[in-house]
Amino acid sequence: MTKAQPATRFIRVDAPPDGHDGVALLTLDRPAALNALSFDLLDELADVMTRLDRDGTTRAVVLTGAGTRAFAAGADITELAAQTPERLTSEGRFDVWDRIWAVGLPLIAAVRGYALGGGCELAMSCDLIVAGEDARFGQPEIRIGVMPGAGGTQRLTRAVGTARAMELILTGRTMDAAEARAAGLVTRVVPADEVLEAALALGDVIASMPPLAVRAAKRAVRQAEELPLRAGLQAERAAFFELFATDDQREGMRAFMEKRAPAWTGR
Ligand code: CO8
Repeated sequence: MTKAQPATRFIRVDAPPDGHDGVALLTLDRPAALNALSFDLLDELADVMTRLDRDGTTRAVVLTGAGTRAFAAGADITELAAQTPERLTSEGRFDVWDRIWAVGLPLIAAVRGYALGGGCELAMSCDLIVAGEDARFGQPEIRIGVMPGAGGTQRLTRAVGTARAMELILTGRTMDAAEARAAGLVTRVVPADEVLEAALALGDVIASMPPLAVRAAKRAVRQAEELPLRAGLQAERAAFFELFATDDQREGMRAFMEKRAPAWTGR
């Protein structure tokens, strides 16, 4: 029997769409506000992602925005407008970004329209970004008197390089999908109405891989941006060695030698 899941207000949770076993589809669902990221929405998103991360059956997550105009046009400015440094510090509501970053499942952002400010930061908190030709990425916070606060100065810089990140962040200019692809932020650009299907197809491919190796590889690739080279190489080698304690390593190599498709167990 399927366990009842807590109701969500701002995140639509669709269990694997037909033909996409193991791929969960999450939708930021505030289209009237261009899916602006309120604190409650982000908390819900982190809760759902954490639940999927632990359920043992989900293999990949596709995250998209409701409607055709935006993935997310940023943090909810009406909510941010009332903040003070003391409140931001004491209420700890930015901790939610660490919870999203800690998710071990592969996360794929399917971006149509605006991915701005916190919306761009959320897409960059995913592991892969598939963009529609109508996508626009940017960190326009400077235009409303602040700066990126959920990873934009760090992740955008790592993704597109200092020169372009500096320009985008200091001017608030946005990039179209082609520029974001050329700059290395985006994995694939497809016609706007094909974004979701392309992201789900990418999810299918990843979901068909051995799950422990997928998680270990995701962790290791992220460490490339967090660790000095020598430490990253050591961490990679340790993770590689650990996979030799898994059934899936034995199965994968045996299947290769027996010239058949592997049957993963996730153990
Ligand atoms: N917050 C709240 N409401 C928003 C936001 C937003 N970020 N973006 C759009 N909306 C609302 C509009 O107010 C409008 O509502 P209404 O219909 O009730 O007036 C509706 O969405 C549609 O928007 P527009 O009418 O403005 O649509 P346009 O097509 O004219 O313009 C734009 C689209 C260019 C995307 C425009 O809406 C815009 O500039 N939005 C703000 C973009 C922005 O500055 N984003 C950065 C926000 S700050 C931030 O993200 C900081 C991140 C820090 C960490 C995150 C912590 C949670």
